[in-house]
Amino acid sequence: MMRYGLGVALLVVDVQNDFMDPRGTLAVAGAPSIVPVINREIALAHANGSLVAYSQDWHPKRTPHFARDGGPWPVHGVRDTWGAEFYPTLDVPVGAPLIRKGTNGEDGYSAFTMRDADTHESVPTPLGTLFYEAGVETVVIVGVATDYCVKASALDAVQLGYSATVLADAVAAVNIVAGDGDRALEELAKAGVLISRAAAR
Ligand code: VGL
Ligand code: ZN
Repeated sequence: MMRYGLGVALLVVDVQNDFMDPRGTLAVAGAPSIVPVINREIALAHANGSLVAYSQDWHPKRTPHFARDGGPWPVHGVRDTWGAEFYPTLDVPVGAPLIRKGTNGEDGYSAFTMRDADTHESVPTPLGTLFYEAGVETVVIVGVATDYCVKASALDAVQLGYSATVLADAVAAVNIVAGDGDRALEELAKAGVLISRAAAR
């Protein structure tokens, strides 16, 4: 069974040093081990004509997303810093479409939309236009974090009318409360997201 092809895109969510590297400010336990699995999906997607898009948390230095400015999170994913760079072993071809989110101090959980922390106004990222122009109807989602950006992106995908699949062995969760990642996958399944597994090796 080949899941990729024309009309199917692979979305690689936030595989950045601050989430992936143990020295990162929001390091996700077990995240490095999903990178080879993600790289294999990227290769399969390319080999079968699928678009592969990458999202990056790309926060300004000060944003209501960070605890020091009233938000929930330690400083992470600050644009043009080591923490915001892609994890070095992730395969990112030159010219690959990058979706940078949270860029103006919005909550950038979803790769499709950014929500202003004060006004709650939601603005689209360029991802919807990119997918529209490429004829994408189905989105396969991998990356971090299962309980935040993967979840928000997958919920937006179904809401926007895409078929969406999350590969459960190619995601990793923050798990502020134990089980958050598993609960996120259950919530996604209820919302109509297909929960599947990466290709066998
Ligand atoms: C994320 C928390 C804060 C994520 C981003 O990539 O899932 N989580 N910002
Ligand atoms: Zn963030």
